[in-house]
Amino acid sequence: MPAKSLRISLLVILVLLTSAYTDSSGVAAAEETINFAALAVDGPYEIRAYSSFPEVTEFGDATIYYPLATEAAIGGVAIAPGFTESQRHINWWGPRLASHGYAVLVLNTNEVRESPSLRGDALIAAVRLLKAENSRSASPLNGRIDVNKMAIMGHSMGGGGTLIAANNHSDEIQAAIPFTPWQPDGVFDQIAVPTLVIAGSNDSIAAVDAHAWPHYQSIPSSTPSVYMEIEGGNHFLANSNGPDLGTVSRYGIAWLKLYLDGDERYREFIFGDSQKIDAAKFSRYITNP
Ligand code: 9J3
Repeated sequence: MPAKSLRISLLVILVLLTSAYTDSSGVAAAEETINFAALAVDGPYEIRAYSSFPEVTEFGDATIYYPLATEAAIGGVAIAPGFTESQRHINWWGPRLASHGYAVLVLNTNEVRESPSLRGDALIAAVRLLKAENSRSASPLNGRIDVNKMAIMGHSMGGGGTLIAANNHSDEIQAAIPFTPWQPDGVFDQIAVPTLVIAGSNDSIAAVDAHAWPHYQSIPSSTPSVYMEIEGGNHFLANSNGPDLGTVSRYGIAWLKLYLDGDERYREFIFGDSQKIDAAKFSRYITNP
């Protein structure tokens, strides 16, 4: 083949390859590497955020983080802060999860001292808002959300709210991740969605023996669940500026990949041998099944 035709052929192939990974926004969609360590840092997707959407009565200001371009519709995650906290205390999760392919709503509660129960109401309202963004024509997420892939998360009283909302609304969500949850006498025996409880053995505000551990034990055995207790971890281990967010991130994202997206390649990171590399970090790592 003459050099010129070869160059043209290569150019055509290059254009075809590039177009295969470009969506309607004209931005190349990235690809996730299936690798546990890759979940400790930001993922392949370029992200954006916005905070202007129809208001709801159940929470105050909020920010939605999302990946700019993805090949398929994406899951949604709503996240609530704890007592006296606001978005900034937990918003590291927003860009992190969005960069791995999720639409993430981080909210301010109406009142910083409101109960876990009201935080649960806020989370369910946020899930409904994310689903509605899929059909709001002016939304950057119009047509981009898979409304059957929704998760809720929260810190402390927001973690209590996560458990309460999962207990009462398992029909509206697919996964729950409370971190260092706080709810005295919390019994969550109606939770039917896979739940990852993230706890710290040195939590002096929501001591695990009175909070995260009995919460976990109350979840029905028919529901997939994991209790992950970080040795020496305190009440703020999964908040912005936590000491080992890479570890928290790996398990949180693997949970979403497995139970929101149904991507079985991530099961190994939660339930298989890969998980054993972290044995020294955990005072307890209990799985069901
Ligand atoms: O959300 C939380 O950090 C709960 C902290 C707490 O002990 O509240 C007591 C009223």
